[in-house]
Amino acid sequence: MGVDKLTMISATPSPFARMNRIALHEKGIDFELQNEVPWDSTTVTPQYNPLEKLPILIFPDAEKQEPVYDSAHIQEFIVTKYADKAPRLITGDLDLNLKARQIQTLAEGLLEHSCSLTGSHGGRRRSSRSNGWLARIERSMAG
Ligand SMILES: N[C@@H](CCC(=O)N[C@@H](CS)C(=O)NCC(=O)O)C(=O)O
Repeated sequence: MGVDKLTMISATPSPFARMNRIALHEKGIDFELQNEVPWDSTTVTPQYNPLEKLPILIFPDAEKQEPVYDSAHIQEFIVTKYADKAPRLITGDLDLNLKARQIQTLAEGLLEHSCSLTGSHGGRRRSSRSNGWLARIERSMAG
């Protein structure tokens, strides 16, 4: 783990972490990427996030500053905490910002649904899915 820079616990294909990685790059914030498989027995993920999911942002002074988790909250953290670093990554208008957050929430929900469908975030395996569950996800994604 980086001694003097941020660490992002991620998985190579994680669509959730991508938004946060792009934000850090855009703002020129140096960070170390630590790839993990969150359902492997050796993962450190539970040490930092009680939900046992990634991405997780860890600080160099980890004893003083608690890790930040959930991609939406990490994004909020980057945008707010590093507001003085260009680019702003958010508009200056309250209503537009709220609209952008709504679109972000929808996009994240769609990601969650597609991960559940493929079982790619440790979600339900094909055998344990009911038709009702599948129909609900499909309806929601089509809507
Ligand atoms: N709401 C979370 C979802 C993150 C998520 O599902 N990440 C996957 C990896 S891409 C994960 O850690 N899955 C582990 C699990 O579901 O047990 C976020 O946006 O950060």
